[in-house]
Amino acid sequence: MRFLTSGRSHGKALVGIIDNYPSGIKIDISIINKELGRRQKGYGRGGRMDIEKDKIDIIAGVNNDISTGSPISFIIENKDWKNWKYRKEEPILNPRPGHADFTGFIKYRLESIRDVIERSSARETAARTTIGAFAKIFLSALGIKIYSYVKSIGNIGLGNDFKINNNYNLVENSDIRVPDPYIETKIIEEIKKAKEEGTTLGGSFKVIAKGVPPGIGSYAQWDRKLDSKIAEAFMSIPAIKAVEIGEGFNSGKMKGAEFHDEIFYEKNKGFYRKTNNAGGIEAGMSNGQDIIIGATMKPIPTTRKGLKTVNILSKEKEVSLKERSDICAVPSASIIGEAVLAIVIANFIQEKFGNDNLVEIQENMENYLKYYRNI
Ligand code: EPS
Repeated sequence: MRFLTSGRSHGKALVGIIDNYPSGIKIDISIINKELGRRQKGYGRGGRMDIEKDKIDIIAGVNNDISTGSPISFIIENKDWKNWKYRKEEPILNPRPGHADFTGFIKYRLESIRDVIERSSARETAARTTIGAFAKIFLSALGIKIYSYVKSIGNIGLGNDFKINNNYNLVENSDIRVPDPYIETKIIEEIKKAKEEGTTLGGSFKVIAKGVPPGIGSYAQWDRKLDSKIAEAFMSIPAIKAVEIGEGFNSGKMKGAEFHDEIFYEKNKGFYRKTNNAGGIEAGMSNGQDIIIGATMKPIPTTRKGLKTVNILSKEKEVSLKERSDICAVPSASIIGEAVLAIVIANFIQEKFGNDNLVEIQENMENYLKYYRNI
């Protein structure tokens, strides 16, 4: 499945098109809207979240709640549009360090940074979360589920030896998606302090895919590796500055015998590993273990205090643009991470088991798993 999105943060709506989505999948709109609601949540989110109640309006590709195999198109209305459609403003020329402002203005030879802000805004991720929701519905029909949790915000976080142990209910019950009430309280204090100081916070999160069969992706060609496409997808989320697979950055400090996940076999369990440092991916392929991705998000560039910048035309020293924004959007980024991981895995599932129809894909995958179980 391939997709495109379009839309301005304060324009009429966000638009998405999904091509090559399998037919025969029951599309429950409430599931998609629930994902959109999860993206909007999070202590530290800005005032925009009080205006929007993101909902999808499907234009084509789904008939009687079932996907048809034709391109799916949808819109997400921007409720804030009514406050912007008649708005007139002077050209904005004081770029925010860290956002698209400065370079976007130059690249597209614009009159005002406004046209950069409107598309580079993290608002676009509402469309990507919608596409990820379609991918999750498809994967769920194959027994594949995606989870996430926030690992740290600012300098406070879960220990490196933290294990989620499937306690995802703790994540969903947390205002900042941190599965530890004590750490959650400390982080919320940190976000309050950042708000008082007029600054912003980044952080890190984990995304986990469970139930992925071994052998999606390939070692045979550079651009068919599962982990390289996952890294690309995570880096496409606004403000993400680092992605790791499994033990990622820690792996450089570990010895071979410590890092690699040794292989075992028991008749009633089949092949298994006692560790998962590889994060479920070896040599560009899923190995049947949980796929575990870590990502780090930089602090949001729009700060209330503003940052040192220069007026692009007058060259005068100025303070950067101060617009309504979030203090911290790491919890939201973890939801977007779930969406982009689902899209990548859905693509590799289609590559291996077929593109066209859910039943056909289910049959092909079951046939493959039967072979794997009876090697
Ligand atoms: C966001 C919508 C935006 C921002 C924020 C996230 O809405 P507005 O600009 O009207 O406040 O709040 O965008 C950013 C943090 C950013 O840096 O672009 C959203 O819907 O997620």
